[in-house]
Amino acid sequence: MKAGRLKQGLARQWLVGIAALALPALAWAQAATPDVEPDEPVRWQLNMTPGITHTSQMAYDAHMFALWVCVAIGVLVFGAMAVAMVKFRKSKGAVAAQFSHNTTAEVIWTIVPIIILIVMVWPATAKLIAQYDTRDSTMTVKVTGYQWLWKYEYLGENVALTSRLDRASEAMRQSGRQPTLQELPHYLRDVDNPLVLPVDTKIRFVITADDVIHAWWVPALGWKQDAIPGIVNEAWTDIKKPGIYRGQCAELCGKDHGFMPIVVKAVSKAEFRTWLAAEQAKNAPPAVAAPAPAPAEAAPAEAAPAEAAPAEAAPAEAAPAEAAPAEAAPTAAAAGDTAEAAAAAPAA
Ligand SMILES: [Cu+2]
Repeated sequence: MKAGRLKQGLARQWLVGIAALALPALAWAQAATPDVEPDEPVRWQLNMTPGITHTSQMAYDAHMFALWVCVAIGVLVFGAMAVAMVKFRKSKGAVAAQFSHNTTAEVIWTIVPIIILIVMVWPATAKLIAQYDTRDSTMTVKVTGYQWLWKYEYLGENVALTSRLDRASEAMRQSGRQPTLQELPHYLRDVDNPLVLPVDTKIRFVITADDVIHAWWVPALGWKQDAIPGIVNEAWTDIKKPGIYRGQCAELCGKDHGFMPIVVKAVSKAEFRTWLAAEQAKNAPPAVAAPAPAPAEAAPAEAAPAEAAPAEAAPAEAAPAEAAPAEAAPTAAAAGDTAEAAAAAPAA
């Protein structure tokens, strides 16, 4: 009787154990919930996602390779331990060996790990080098971090935009209320102007900052890069799948560090060209504007008048004006337009 009850209890324990093991699998199955962006991390996720770029795929591959090496080592080591414990146990009359050194064993367990490390390092190094190779890129985006917004310039295209926390999130955080997922599904993760990028294009980024150190980070792209004042860092990406990819500043950059999200909107090449043309048209100079005599005074007004000049000359003239939007930025929160703020700034 007693043994039967014990068996029952044991069976129940096993069932509970198996159910617990199945939980992550269930969580995995429900990964594609509708309110989750594609290729975003999900609750109870067990593994990395391969991401949507070359870089993220390389990181995923390196990770999976290392994982399987670890699995093989784990099976071998723990298997050998299990065999030793069961087969050579004391109750079976096993007697421990008394030797303390074995040169052959020591040579083997030094050389084998070295070989394993070389096998892992070789592809990992090749991937790392590829991650920093920005050659053959077809377009360049300059990313500048400010307290607390991002500025994106499509170099040579005469298009620039600032990207800051969306108004809904801003209003919610100022209100002190508790946001709900239904009300604001992307609370603190949405911006007014996303960075629009084409898919299947090698895009080079030059990344810097204007005030303190920031870091530009979109997990789905597979990398993050520091944005440091006075230093230009490089990175590149090639997005394989259209979609919305969210990230944030990854460097403690001041009191509003948590409120400078990043949104990348990846679109088809044709869609991107249409968008770019529309942005260029927006920036086109009004027909009458020809501020020829006093360019030095007119320069601080940032992007707008620069269009009057040829595109090649623009960056040089625009460069000194960089400081203006930064100073004007906090006051521009209400206006929501850096160009307007910059136009007001020169008086100060
Ligand atoms: Cu920051």
